[in-house]
Amino acid sequence: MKTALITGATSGIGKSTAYEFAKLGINLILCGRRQERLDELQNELSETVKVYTLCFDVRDKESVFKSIDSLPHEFSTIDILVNNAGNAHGLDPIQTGNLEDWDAMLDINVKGLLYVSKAIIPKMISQESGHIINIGSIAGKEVYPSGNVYCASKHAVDAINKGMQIDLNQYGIRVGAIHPGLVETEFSNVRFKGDEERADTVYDGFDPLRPEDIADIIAFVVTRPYHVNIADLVVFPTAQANSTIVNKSL
Ligand code: NDP
Ligand code: 8X3
Repeated sequence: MKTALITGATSGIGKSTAYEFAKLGINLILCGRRQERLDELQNELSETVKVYTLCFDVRDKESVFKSIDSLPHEFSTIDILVNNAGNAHGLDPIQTGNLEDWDAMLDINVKGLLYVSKAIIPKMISQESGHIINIGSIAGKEVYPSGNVYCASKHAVDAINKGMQIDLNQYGIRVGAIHPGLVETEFSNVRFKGDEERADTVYDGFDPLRPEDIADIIAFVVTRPYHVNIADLVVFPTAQANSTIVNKSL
């Protein structure tokens, strides 16, 4: 039976992935900063698989390493790492961008992903197996107006994904990225700092992806035979052509 560690499991794509993995009988290490949500998930999913929760902020490197080092023996072999925790903070032109937003995006989406990976990759190397799935974004493939630093953070994830593929190739560790377009989650609530009306307008007039759609793809990726590695995948809702073209007449 495999074990997966999912960051950002308290909401959206990460939470849906926890449900999909439970259906596959994959034991879960669920991470996030909201303990009560982790507890709810643990209560529910423990009926199906073994679940352990870790409450830490990916920005806090000491806490990342301490938490992962504290895993009990039965959760210490991590077969699958889903690097999902992340968000956009703000949507402002570069000239008026907020420094705290920039720090948050680079610290969480880039450095946080690196810290968690660094805490787990040596274990995967010594156990001679592992599968890492990095959640990028279409913002890691294109740059859109006022996307500047969020796009930079996701371009970094794209580069880190490729770097991991090269460096971990010799160990037989599978590495791949999934780059979604517009998925309706708490993402826009976070980006617009709780302005729900503004957040809702992002998904008005078309049928966006649901977090379950991405979780379903992640489940597909982890159930391929060992010789198959899905290395890089862009996923849009049908209404979306790129970061800026969304057909609202479908
Ligand atoms: P949500 O806001 O619904 O979920 C984000 C998750 O990240 C939450 O579980 C949150 O948990 C966790 N998280 C955020 N900051 C931190 C932190 N500092 N430390 C630990 N955990 C943190 O958004 P999504 O599900 O949409 O986002 C998941 C990933 O998908 C992100 O990387 C995002 O960039 C990417 N993505 C999203 C798209 C979309 O349109 N929604 C499209 C393309 C990519 P908690 O607050 O409990 O810590
Ligand atoms: C989230 C999708 O288009 O808001 O990464 O950047 S987008």
